[in-house]
Amino acid sequence: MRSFVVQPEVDWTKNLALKMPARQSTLYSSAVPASRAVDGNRNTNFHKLSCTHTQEKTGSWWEVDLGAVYEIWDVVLTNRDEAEERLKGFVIEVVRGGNTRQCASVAGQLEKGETRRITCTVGAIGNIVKVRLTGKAPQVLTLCEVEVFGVRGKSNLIDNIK
Ligand SMILES: [Ca+2]
Repeated sequence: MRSFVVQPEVDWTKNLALKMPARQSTLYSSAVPASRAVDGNRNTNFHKLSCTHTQEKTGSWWEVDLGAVYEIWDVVLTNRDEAEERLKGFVIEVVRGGNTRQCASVAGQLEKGETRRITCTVGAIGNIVKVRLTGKAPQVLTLCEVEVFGVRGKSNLIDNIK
């Protein structure tokens, strides 16, 4: 149940992450920037230059700064069509000023080339949306696209968050 006094209108056509500044835990190559996951292209073929790729490290992560604080409602992830098992066991976190809230936790993996809409728990409020692998083994994080939907900080809920 959401505790808004007035149900806010989420603009489901506005991807808040599109073309916003992105970064990730490690760079596989300077030719493979984190911005590939916010280029507006869900193409799942790594060789089409629209998917990210970290080095193979434990706790690999990727994040985008939305430029303003939002309550995040949905995050839509698109997985690669090869090595798809890499996007397995992860959390989506929403960060504001060092305060991290969990949007969702996914234990399993996304399928080959899958685009999945993941709904956040209530109160996932912040300007940074982060995808972080939680497995203990070193792993590459690859994301072909990350789309973020939510509502700007106008609701009573957001105003009242300490
Ligand atoms: Ca992309």
